[in-house]
Amino acid sequence: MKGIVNLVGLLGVLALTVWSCGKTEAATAEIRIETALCEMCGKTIQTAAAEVAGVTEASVDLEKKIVLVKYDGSRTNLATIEDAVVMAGYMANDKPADSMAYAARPACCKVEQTEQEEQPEPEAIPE
Ligand SMILES: [Cu+2]
Repeated sequence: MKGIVNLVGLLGVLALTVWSCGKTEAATAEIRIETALCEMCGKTIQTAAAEVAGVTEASVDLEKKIVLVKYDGSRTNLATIEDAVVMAGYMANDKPADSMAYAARPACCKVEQTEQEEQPEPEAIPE
């Protein structure tokens, strides 16, 4: 019983602490993730963004190739979240992916190189 009382007391203190220094600046941003290819890329980016202190929500839209982030502007900023995506091996807006992190990605998650190979073969020109 005493444990429960203590727990309630602790939660009360925590709530008060959060409330008293709870000056938050709710912010939302969309980060373009043009090099995201598959579901796994999406998960990686989502996790990387969500792990940034101050980020409250990160959701990836693979069709639009964006990650929507909600964060506390008093604790973090867009550049920091972009950097987290970059360090996960993906482009974030105009920032190129960290090359080491990119190299560590599975082959299926690297930007496809097939486009160059798909060029039509030049036809023989009749003389
Ligand atoms: Cu992938």
